[in-house]
Amino acid sequence: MTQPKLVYFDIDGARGEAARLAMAIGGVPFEDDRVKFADWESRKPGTPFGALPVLEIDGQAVAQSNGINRYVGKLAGLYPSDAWQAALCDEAMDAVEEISTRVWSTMPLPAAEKKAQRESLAAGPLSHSLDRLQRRLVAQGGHYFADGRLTVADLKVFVWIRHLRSGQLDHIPIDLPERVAPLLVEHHDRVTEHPAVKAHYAKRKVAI
Ligand SMILES: N[C@@H](CCC(=O)N[C@@H](CS)C(=O)NCC(=O)O)C(=O)O
Repeated sequence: MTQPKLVYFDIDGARGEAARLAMAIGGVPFEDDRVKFADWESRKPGTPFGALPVLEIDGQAVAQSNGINRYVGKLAGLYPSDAWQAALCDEAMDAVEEISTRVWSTMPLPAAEKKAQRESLAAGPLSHSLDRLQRRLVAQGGHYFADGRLTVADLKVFVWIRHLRSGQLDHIPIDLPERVAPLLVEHHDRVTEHPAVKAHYAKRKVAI
């Protein structure tokens, strides 16, 4: 097998970040192909679904972030081998994908409509999703989402909570996770403290 290449935008977050983190934590050498937004139009037609992330190995490409997370999670030792634990891991990743897609779909909206939709999401579906994710974490013992240890599910949730608290999403209160799901913030801080996560962001010169 050739070294995997992860193709994603040149940002340290969003849909490609959990896979990057998983490979960094698991010591899986990979090419980190960071696409500049200016280059995207020319590269888009060459991707399986006209979107990123894409993982390339041995001249083949695969898309869809959670599928990529599962694959690299297996390479990195961060995906459960037990089928039930794997389902719990997938559940958390899909829950994040579902709500983040709703939030990100507001990006191209005109200002007033974006404000209205984001406020409505924050008060309703986003709060609900955070609350339910927190309950699922608690149901697994409160520390990790599956397998009693760090998996790609924890990385996906970590990236999402970091984004929500970053202030990059206008009209989504940055203290929403603290207010609605404080245990997800504790979980975020737990992942932040992982030595390989710290080392990754120190190398990237990105504050976490
Ligand atoms: N369901 C896909 C969604 C992929 C997606 O929408 N990616 C965004 C970036 S996070 C993208 O490529 N946007 C640029 C475009 O659609 O042209 C996944 O989970 O990977």
